[in-house]
Amino acid sequence: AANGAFAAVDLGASSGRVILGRPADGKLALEEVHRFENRPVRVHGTLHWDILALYRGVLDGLRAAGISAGTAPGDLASVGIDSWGVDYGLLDADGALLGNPVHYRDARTEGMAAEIDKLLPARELYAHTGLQHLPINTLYQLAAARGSRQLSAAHRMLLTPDLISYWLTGLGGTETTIASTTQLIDPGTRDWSRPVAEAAGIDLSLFWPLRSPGDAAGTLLPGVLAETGLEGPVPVTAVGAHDTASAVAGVPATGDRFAYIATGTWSLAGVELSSPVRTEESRLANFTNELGVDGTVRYLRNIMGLWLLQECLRTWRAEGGPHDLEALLEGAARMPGLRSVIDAGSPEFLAPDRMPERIAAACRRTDQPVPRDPAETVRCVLDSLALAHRQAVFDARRLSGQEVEAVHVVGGGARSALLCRLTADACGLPVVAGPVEAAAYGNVLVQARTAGVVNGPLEALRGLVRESLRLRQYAPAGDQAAWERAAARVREHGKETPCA
Ligand code: LFR
Repeated sequence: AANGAFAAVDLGASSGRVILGRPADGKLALEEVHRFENRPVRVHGTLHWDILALYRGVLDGLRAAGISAGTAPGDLASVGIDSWGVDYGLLDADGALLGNPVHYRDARTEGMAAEIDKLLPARELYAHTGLQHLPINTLYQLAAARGSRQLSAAHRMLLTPDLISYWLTGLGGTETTIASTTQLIDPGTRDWSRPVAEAAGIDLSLFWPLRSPGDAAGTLLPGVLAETGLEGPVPVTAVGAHDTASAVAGVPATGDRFAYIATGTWSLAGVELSSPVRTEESRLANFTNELGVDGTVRYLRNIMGLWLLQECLRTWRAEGGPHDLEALLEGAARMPGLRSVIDAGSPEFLAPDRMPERIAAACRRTDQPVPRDPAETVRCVLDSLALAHRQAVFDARRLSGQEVEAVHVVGGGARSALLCRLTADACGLPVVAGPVEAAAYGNVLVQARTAGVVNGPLEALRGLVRESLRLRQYAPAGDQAAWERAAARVREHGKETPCA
């Protein structure tokens, strides 16, 4: 069946899913066939990803995909894998995994930026890589792992989606969009930055050669076919292996005058460009130049995103407090806005645990009313996210010169009418919300184009997304001056924020 279904494996920080996409009649129908939790595990103080549980979820998902698509040869036309960025697994010379991948929220990267700065000043690092300073970046993780026996014993290094791909196919490769999250890629040449690797003492031969979205990445191994009940050959296609790259490819925009906010555990807010912006101003504004599909650059800022809410809920649940996010959001929607705002871009919120307390402390420190209950905390978080979205969209526009007429909110946050409405109000721009599964759209469309089932440039692929679902629109309302004042409050206190 030449027009078979395509499986998108999309691994997020809080859950993984396998989604089947069937392109037909200028549309793309998606079906979620499997979803599984992603629960990090702390062992002897180090926070890890449970990578084999995730791989188990992928295998279960591929089996479910086969049941839905058909298990005959060609029914499942191809598989594409995307995941969160920056993390990796190490292989020994026999191809076995060395240790369990470490979670980017683990504290091991503390102080590593200062270490790297001694080897290569931040200014130069930015001139080479265009990546914002985030403690989670692979570069800092490798600095933390430096001198460890594990790293010394490593023969290969695979970023998360490439590791899954390696287990499925037996073949290694390094997809460029995920590689661009390492802080070892030059977004101008779209190749490794040798000066950075040399200065930081990183051996680039640990990586398999780069490949681009759309490239062939092998076929499922016989053992994988046996375990998933699929009939071979089933090709694996490289997609935008960074989930945010796939999500941005799946933004249903027309033309190029748009900003996007990919919302999930993080909010990634910015614009799409054809070449990187690596000015000093851009560095100080903490903007990143990650690589997108079809030669694009994702010029964006990382904002803490729904993580703030997820962590609050985890704490409240553990204490026997409120469980129901929907109810909390309803309560928050009825409250007066902008009472207290925190800096949702600040790394002080990066680590897990005790989030309500940390939010309260931030409000207290900045002389704002401390949220008195969960609903007030939720309101504070949503106002703060909307405010951070506004700052990122405005800064992206100013620093890149890219015009912006609408803001596309995709990913999990597109479900929240309150977040979308506040974002529209804060930006003073129309918000177009959806799809929630933008990464799966982007993932499937790149595969389908490689298979020759859909055609055209990114803009045509986006047209297909637009045709495939009903998008919600939010017109901006309210008082821009109030958001400006709130922004000034956060800016004023920014200087006092710990580790900002
Ligand atoms: C979103 C995301 C972000 C990246 C963060 C950590 O899922 O991939 O783009 O900065 O996770 O990897």
